[in-house]
Amino acid sequence: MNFHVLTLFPDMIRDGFQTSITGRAVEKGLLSLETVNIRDFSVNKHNRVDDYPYGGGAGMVMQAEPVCLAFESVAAKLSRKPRVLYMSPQGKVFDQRMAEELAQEEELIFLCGHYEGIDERVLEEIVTDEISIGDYVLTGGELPALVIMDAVSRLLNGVLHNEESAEFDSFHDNLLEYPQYSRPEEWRGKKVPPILLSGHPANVERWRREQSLIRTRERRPDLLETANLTREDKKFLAKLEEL
Ligand code: 9D3
Repeated sequence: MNFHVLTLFPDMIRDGFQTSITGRAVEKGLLSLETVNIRDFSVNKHNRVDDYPYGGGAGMVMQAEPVCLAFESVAAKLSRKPRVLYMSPQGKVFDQRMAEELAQEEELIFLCGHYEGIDERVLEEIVTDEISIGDYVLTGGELPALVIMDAVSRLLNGVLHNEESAEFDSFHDNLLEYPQYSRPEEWRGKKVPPILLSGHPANVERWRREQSLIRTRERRPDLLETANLTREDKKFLAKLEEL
């Protein structure tokens, strides 16, 4: 998978990506990252890439031409027309399904905005997907692009150590994860739940599933609507409702 990021803050993208697991995936040749500084395509003597909004109003708007030239500098090197993901508070809210779908692509171009946004005309020409990462206000699209690249990267073969860990993610059946414990057996007076020390794998598995169900019901009841529940799960949840 090759990521290309059009941005005014390429350092932020590189610094965020080249640390940790995604950085290791680049070294292993599983991933590549190209950042394109939109400012390098300024059509203005002072290297500006923004201007006042027509019709008035606060703030500045990123101009169409530098964004388009930055895009074309990437697209010219590619044989097929790639998806162009515009990071925007007005976009569709990102989720695990979208991560899985994007992980099928060979090339992805991210467009990160700043100021009050980007001239609509260039968006109409180049953007294929408009994506938000949630309902809160950030200063730009760089962190959202990093979030999406991270979520997509870990789905690619070989990026995670344990190939199974992505596949058996509990998010897969839309439940929250059960609590984890490690040594020591007693820490500051708090004991590990005895069932985990019992040596009965089937009992451990059932207890973990129940913990997942309890947590999801308490913290994210919305997930239960679409969760993949067995007959046993439903019986357990019904019993909880009686208490
Ligand atoms: C004046 C109205 N604001 C819209 C709510 C303007 C505005 C605020 C923040 C325009 C851009 C931004 C910067 N945010 C992003 O570029 C962004 C974002 C976000 O703020 N939240 C969640 N997902 C995303 S994706 C891109």
